[in-house]
Amino acid sequence: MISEENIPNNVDLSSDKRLQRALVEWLPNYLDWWRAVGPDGFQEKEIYLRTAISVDTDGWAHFDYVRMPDYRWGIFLAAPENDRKVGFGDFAGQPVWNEVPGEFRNTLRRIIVTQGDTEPASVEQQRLLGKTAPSLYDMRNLFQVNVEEGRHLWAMVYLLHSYFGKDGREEAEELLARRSGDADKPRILGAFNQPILNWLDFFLFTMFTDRDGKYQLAALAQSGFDPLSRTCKFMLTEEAHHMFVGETGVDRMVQRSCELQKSAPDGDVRKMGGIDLPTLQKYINLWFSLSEDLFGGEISSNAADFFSAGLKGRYREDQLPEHKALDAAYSMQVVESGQVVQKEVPLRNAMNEVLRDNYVEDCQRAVDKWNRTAKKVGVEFELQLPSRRFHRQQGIYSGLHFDPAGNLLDEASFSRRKDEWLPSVSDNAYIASLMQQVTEPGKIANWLAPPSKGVNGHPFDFEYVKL
Ligand code: BYC
Ligand code: FE
Ligand code: FE
Repeated sequence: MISEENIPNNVDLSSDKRLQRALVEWLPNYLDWWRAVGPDGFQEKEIYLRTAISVDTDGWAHFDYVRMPDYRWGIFLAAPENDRKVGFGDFAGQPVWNEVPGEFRNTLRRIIVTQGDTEPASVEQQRLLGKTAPSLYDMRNLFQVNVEEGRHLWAMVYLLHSYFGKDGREEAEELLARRSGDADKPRILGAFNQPILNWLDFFLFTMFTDRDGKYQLAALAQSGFDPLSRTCKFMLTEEAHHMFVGETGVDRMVQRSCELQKSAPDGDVRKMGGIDLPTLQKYINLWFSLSEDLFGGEISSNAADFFSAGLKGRYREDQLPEHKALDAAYSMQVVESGQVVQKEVPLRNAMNEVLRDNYVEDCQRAVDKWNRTAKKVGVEFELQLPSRRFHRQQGIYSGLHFDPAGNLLDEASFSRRKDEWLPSVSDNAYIASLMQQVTEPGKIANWLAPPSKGVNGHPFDFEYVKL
């Protein structure tokens, strides 16, 4: 089972006996996990999937039909940089670590486990969606994302197995034991215990939550622990497609909603069997706020420690003018005595907020694009990102209540108006009523526009899944 042929890799697996032994134990458990809580109902179907086979910029992926349990999950690290130095924090300028530095062992393991935990969680969250896929193209994209999140789990398990000995192997087993949404053994981070009930959730999850993945991976790609840096760099190659699925998925919903609105005699999109933009806005509010929580608290000593130790940098740290972040402050809005006021925080303690800034800017770019799509079809409606204070469960705004514009509210007012801002029970029921599987190549559900092109040069009506 453990062979170069079954497990594509560039870590010299065939001569690494220790890694082989660890994988021999872990792999059957992984496959059991995949069959038990991976995509439900499609394990024996042939799906047109890409598989990572090298780290070359051109030709890193191979496309073919494959049954998901036979997918060749591999282990790839971006090529090492000669003489790479720690790029930031207290050890800036020293050679990078190729073994785990003893004093940061627990912190580093924690970061890797937290990253690793999100990957299988997302597969669990999405396991039922194949049954309501709006087209074969979308169904294939769902499964592509799922198998690659599986590979991202492998990437973190590789680090645990190779660099953390016995406790690393135990953590790798625990990654298969926790379950999204489980009361006793939940996944670690909030958004990964939220149900993904429908394709609207899925598109917004891949738009907003996978995009947190991009920024976290980019920050870890700066790490002074070189194996982590190189692993995350390669994961980012695959991540681009996940965010593409989300961003274009939302764009295609906007396109279709606007078309339906134009053709409805009274402009009522729901009567036409579509998703109206005010409802879409509520799902944006939900998944954007849940995903913002994934950056952690605005003021965080953990984040300061990660930065000082050289374990987790800023977005594109290597392109910043300065890498110590000492004697600098970050100004943010905090709530004091019932008022939102501006406050200065030492920059190292604000690293989560600094990364969130990059993230929010990227999200805003996508929202602007969706609004241009609506405008092109001739509909006047501006989708918006809610204030960062809205609906937060982590950090300085958690436990308080704000409207989407960021105004402080009392709890009663928030409860009274919540259904205006977040998907209500009846919104979810309406969206559920639209979720019907479409399996004929080239056909698509009424609520979604087709993509502008297919996968890997194939047309939209290609048979992406052989049912
Ligand atoms: N939910 O100092 P604080 C992806 C905890 S997504 C629950 O404010 P810190 C993917 C925190 O652990 C990318 N708990 O935050 C996407 C801490 O607990 P302890 C995943 C939370 O530590 C889609 C306490 O609150 N990668 O790849 O600076 C599909 C105070 O923490 C949450 C990573 O996250 C939360 N949202 O930052 C598939 C990178 N937020 O220590 C995959 C690795 C905070 O008091 N992780 N807490 O018990 C990290 O860098 C950091 O752990 C975090 C949190 C940024 C997540
Ligand atoms: Fe991932
Ligand atoms: Fe992803």
